[in-house]
Amino acid sequence: MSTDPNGPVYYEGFYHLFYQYNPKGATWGNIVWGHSVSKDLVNWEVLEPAIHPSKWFDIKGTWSGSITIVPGKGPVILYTGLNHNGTQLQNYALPRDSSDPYLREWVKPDDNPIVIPDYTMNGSAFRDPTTAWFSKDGLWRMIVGSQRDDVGIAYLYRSRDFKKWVKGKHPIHSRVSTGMWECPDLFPVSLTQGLESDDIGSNNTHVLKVSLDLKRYDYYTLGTYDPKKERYVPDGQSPDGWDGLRYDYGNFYASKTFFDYKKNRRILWGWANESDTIFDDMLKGWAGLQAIPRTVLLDSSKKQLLFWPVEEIESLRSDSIGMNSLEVKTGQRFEVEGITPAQADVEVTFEIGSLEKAETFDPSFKFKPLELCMRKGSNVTGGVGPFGLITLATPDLEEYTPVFFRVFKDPSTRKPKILMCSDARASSLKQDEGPRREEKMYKPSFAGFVDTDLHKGRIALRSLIDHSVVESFGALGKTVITSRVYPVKAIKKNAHLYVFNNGTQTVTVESLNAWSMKSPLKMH
Ligand code: DQQ
Repeated sequence: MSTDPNGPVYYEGFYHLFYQYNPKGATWGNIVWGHSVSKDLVNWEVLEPAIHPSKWFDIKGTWSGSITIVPGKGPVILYTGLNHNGTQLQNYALPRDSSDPYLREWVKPDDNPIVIPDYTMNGSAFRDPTTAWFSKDGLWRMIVGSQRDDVGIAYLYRSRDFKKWVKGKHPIHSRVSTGMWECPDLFPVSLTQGLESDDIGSNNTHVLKVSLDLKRYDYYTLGTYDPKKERYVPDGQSPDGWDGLRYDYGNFYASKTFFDYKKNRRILWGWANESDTIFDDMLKGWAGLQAIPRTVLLDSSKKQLLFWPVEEIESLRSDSIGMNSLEVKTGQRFEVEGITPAQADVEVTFEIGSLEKAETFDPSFKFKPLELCMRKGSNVTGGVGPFGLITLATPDLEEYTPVFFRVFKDPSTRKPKILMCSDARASSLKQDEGPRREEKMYKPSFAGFVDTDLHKGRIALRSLIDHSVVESFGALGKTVITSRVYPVKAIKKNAHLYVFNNGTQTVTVESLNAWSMKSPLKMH
């Protein structure tokens, strides 16, 4: 099994991705740092694990962490080690030979650990160090996720030599009622390009992301970082807590970004867990995948981020088809033919016309997109929408995973309120309803609102479909939803792809482009 992405970095011509990995099976346990390298983020070569439990300071686990390129030292891994009684310690590891672009071998110096929890802290909830950043005052800083009672905490540490680390006077940020903050990530963003971690503390907007353990989703705020006070302050435009903005409103957790020096962009990696039974995971022999890497920019509204699959993924596009100006009336469904629907990239732009028929938005659903999607599924007729794509479907819709929009009129703002859903409830006919939770397949509906004013009455949707995973990007990356699905009939050549509209208002497919996607090369 592989889970959290760890230490992504671009170094000497290679992208490196490490990940929490169990070499012994398809369940969580025996965690080492798996290691893969790539020149193009598409074709990957699997190397030997980089680190595994071996010393007193990590004998019970080599958990998540990051890489920082430190002048004079090269790439340095910061990771969480668990000692014999499970106390979480922060350690470092160095490449044995930093001139080897593969960074195959790593050593853990004997002066580890570099940070231990003090008596005020919870030593069993203290983990996942970030990439460190270098500030004008000549100090390195990093943050580590934690929890005290129900307060989620990001502790700040600083160091002059990258060895001796001192805790800041107060956490960089904390928040009641959020529980453990796993895998924190702090970085600056701009409208046009990625920014380096060493720009933390500049006048740019900053992002603080935390992975909330209780519900297992990644949420973020935009804000400022004051380098003198060593504090991150959210800008208050979105909730700082459970109702906050999410990187992805579906199955996507423990994510991490890095700055790509090759193309001056910030790239996001995240883990999409399996949703079928542990028994099936063991049968297929693997579990957990890394979602397609996504670039991260600040949205022009400056109220949220914008995510898009890295351009390199387009190198897998092969046969394609295109359609223009196709009217889709109430209850109509059109098949997208001529490509391989089980492994495809689809981009579609809908023109929705007037909002006259749009349903009125009930404000009690303001923070409840999921409840709304569950009630108003793809078959519940609306005014404007539901319309969108039906992925991984059988022609009779015995199995199908629809990804769609429903447009409401919001009486309080007089603007459209757009709901996006990716609904796995009818994705599989597999009978697996055993008495225990792990014997049941998880077939959730996922949902998020899309904050757009429907520029010129249009809204775009892109879905990357790859057998058991559908990653969908609404309104050019404002809202993203990843679903894991396990059809038994709508597979390989028997999978179909459709465009549909179940709203009373006709919508027009202004353009649709779809591609069969090749498989990347497997290199071992
Ligand atoms: N997974 C790691 C932890 C991290 C959690 C352990 C998040 O370091 O907090 O495998 O999925």
